[in-house]
Amino acid sequence: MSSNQIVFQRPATLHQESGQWSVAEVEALYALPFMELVFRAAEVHRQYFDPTRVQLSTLLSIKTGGCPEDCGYCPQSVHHDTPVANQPMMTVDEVVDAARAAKANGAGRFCMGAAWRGPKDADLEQTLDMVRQVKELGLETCATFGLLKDGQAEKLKGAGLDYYNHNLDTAPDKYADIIQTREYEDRLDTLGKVRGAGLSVCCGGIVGLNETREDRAGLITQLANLEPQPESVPINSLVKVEGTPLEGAEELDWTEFVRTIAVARLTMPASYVRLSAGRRSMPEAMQALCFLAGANSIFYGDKLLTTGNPDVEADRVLLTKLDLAPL
Ligand code: SAM
Ligand code: DTB
Ligand code: SF4
Repeated sequence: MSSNQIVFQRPATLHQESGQWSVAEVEALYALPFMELVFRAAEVHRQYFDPTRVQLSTLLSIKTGGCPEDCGYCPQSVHHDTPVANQPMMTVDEVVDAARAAKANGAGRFCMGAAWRGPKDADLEQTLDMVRQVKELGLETCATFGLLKDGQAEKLKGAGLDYYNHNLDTAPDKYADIIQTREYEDRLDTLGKVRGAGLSVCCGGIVGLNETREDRAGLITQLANLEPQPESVPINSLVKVEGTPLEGAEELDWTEFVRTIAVARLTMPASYVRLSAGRRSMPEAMQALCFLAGANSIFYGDKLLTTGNPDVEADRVLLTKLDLAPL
């Protein structure tokens, strides 16, 4: 039986969100003819969402640099000699001002990131005020602070946090090539704590880490088999930063990125799939194809955490050209 025939039998179960995916099934989706894959993903997108709407999240790095973790892609790790310096945590007022500006620009969600392995209890206390005040502005709140200890997710939830971002980043088998200071299980453990506290989950990964297609399928399989599936799935394209071990990673063909978006849409039909880092290097037509293939969320704002993102004005123009409206 050819891989395509396997996939053509799949639609009956495609919409069963609790169905477990195998890596082989996900690889079979990747192997569909490109146009067929995009078409099917666009079809499923329409069954679950209004395809003319895009969710907008603005990022802010509330604590930049000096991170003890050694993630091979990240400019904020102390293990890599990059242009990013260790900076103190921002004040609550600075964060709230940035959130106000994001809201004025039309963002619906404000995501606060910190270059920590995980928050110390004293640091977490300071972030709770940020969460409370950002929430009071009428924005959805998201935090990405790394690994959580028992009780920390509940504190964030109590302060008004809506989403916690914690990415699996790559396939389990590839993880040790990219990160040595923690294990896949550690990430899964925090995702369990986040769910247990009643927070919504934002969990995705990065492509372009010199991984194979099987690794990409391995990542999507892990994400799709989370129960329940993550509400938000950021798909990042590696931003190559000088001084990181992955600075010279091989360029991934753009069609493979679009395929990854489409496969995420097909396997996680009810999730917001975010076209995330790397958009500054993506032509508009490629981004349009990602939206067609089921992406319905972006990071919106001139900066990601430490690297650039398309300007707000450029994104406004793009969304207008594509007749896409913010949620
Ligand atoms: N320290 C926390 C953690 O690792 O969970 C939160 C911040 S960390 C920067 C959040 C995510 O940013 C990572 O999981 C990774 O997916 C993404 N990221 C970091 N550096 C990146 C890069 N150079 N290109 C694309 N995505 C990147
Ligand atoms: C996610 O998946 N991507 C964002 C957010 N979650 C925290 C971060 C992208 C970081 C890109 C590199 C940088 O700007 O430092
Ligand atoms: Fe630290 Fe997060 Fe960067 Fe890893 S991705 S080095 S944990 S800030």
